[in-house]
Amino acid sequence: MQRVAEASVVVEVLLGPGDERSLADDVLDGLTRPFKELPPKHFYDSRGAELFDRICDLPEYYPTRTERAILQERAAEIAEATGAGELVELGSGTAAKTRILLRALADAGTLRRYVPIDVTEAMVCDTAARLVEELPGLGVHGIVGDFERHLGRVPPPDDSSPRIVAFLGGTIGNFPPGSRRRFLRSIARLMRPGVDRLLLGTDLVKEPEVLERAYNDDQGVTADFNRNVLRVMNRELGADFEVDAFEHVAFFDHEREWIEMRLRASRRMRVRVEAVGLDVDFAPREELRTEISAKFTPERLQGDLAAAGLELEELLTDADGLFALSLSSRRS
Ligand code: AVJ
Repeated sequence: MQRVAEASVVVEVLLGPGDERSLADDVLDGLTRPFKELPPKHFYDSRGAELFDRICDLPEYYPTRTERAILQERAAEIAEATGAGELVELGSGTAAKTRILLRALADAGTLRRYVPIDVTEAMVCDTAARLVEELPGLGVHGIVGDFERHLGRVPPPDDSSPRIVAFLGGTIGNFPPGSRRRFLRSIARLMRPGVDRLLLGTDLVKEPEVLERAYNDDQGVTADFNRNVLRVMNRELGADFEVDAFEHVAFFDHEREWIEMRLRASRRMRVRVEAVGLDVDFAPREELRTEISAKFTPERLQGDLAAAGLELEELLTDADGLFALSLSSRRS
């Protein structure tokens, strides 16, 4: 009865050739500013995704393993508290952590459908295929898309059972404060007041040394990940960045409570970006900001959620207070 298994998977592809436009636009915009900047989403080509996986296994990088441990400990409780029939996940990747939650929802007998959204088609398809085998009766509606642009394409709930919208890993920290609240508001639109829940992963404010070590690992994997955006521009836009001529910089900004990653030009350089007809000049030691990763206090989290019409209901943290998973609902 293979056909039954196949019928339970639908994958919608919303990205196509020409979506490198967004990189071209971001380069034109970000590399002509007085303080150069690029959004972090362009790190993640296949090499970048692999480097990020290696980051997650580094001894210095605690967020991934801590979030997984919290999920392992509290998944049954989350399943119980939400009674969710559906899990929508933004940036699902390999769903390694989500699987823990899916299992708990399946064990509780409520799970029907998983809706993963990710930019990598192979990731969505492989994950869908594996999960329907692992969890009999599960339907998967995958979306190959960019969660910043395609949230409006998430299918509506297909019955009255509660939905969990999961945004894990602390990626919400990549948004600057204003867009963060706007993005949370667009997530809230996927939720029915009083019924559905947001499950959000956030890294917490802690001693700067611990934070800075997580982004300056001894093996230099994070440095390589950071420089990967230069390789992406070289390949996708015919740029001629000399990758090794840029130094990895990562520090905690106390005032803004975020980690900032930058690439520092080791000397004066002129870089050609052929596809957009741009020449970019770097002064010696000039820096290009490649990522911010906001760290949260419970107050900051609650404030951001409230600004988006969401109410914090539960804050689940590890014993060392390194990372938090929160459950919130939409205010009516
Ligand atoms: C995937 C965005 C959560 O900000 O910690 C890891 C990415 N950057 N090391 C983070 C990242 C450098 C990561 N997020």
